[in-house]
Amino acid sequence: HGKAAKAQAEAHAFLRQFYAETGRTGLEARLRQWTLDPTLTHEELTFGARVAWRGSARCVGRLPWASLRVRDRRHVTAPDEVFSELVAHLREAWNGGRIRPTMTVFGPGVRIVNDQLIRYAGYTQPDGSLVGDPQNAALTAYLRRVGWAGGPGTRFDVLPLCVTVNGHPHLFEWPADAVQEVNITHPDCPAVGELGLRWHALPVISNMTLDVAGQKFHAAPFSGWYLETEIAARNLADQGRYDQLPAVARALGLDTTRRRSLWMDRALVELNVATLHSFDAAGVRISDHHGVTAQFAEFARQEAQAGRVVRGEWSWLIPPVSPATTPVWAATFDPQEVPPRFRRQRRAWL
Ligand code: NRG
Repeated sequence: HGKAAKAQAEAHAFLRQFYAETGRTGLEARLRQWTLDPTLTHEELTFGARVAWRGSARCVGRLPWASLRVRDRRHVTAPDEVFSELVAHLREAWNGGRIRPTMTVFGPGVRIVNDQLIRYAGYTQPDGSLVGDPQNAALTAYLRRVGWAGGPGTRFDVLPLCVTVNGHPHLFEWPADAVQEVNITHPDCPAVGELGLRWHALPVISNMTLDVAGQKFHAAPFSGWYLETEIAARNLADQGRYDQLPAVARALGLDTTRRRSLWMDRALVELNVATLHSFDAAGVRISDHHGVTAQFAEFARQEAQAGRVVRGEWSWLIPPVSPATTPVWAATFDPQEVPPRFRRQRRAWL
């Protein structure tokens, strides 16, 4: 019963926090009722998810934490219904480009195999080379094993989604209009646009468990909007990902034979410029690293004012482009996360 006592203590701590922060009365009655029926209300679940975001040590985009929309679908556990709710999640979060932070919480037994709802295939070729996103090679191979015939074979084939219910896999292809993408062009160098780079508009994290009141929601995908460096300084730039800096440098006409021309750094900055330009031109919400770090400084100020400890992992909060020009550079934070919180899951497959 050590486990039950721990669960009870966590539930009570959460309910106390909810009643205290929201200024509600009736805590004692709620605690008694919880003993009979330990089910979170919509309001409690929503609050828990928002506070989990607020305390996510690795997220620099937390200022709008209180605006998270929570789609409470705890009654949904059938694979087809899970998928249609995920399609609805994509549409509601997309909101015509004015992206809204959104989470959908599913019932017990549901797991989403893909680590994000939208991912590009990484196809390992017979000669060992790779087409697409190398990060998703193992996921792509798994989806093939459970029955996916494979896509057209471009560098940007959107993978199908695999949902497991009580361990049984179910595959789904996204309807074309559910997945929004942006072609990357440069404001004054057309050759960058001719590289054919693109990225999807929504990052939807689907491999984290939401832990509220001692209860674990293993299928609780959430999405905000992108920060340009995620796409331009990592996904498209990392040597272990799309590795596009040499191609971008050539498109810009830089001297790639001399390290000290700083062609890599210049290509990196221009790819970030191109990504911001492209999302802006397409009317798709995206943050830039100067704006988001200024907002993070405001978030930290608000949290301190509310008497709360600001949780943060410095190495995740600084942007990978010009970090020392941002206010996060000189700041320090407590990296320890506390419940309610998100936790990274082990892979749902293998
Ligand atoms: N770097 C990852 C996404 C991680 C989460 N980023 C967000 N989350 N912006 C990538 O796909 O590049 N969010 O919920 O908005």
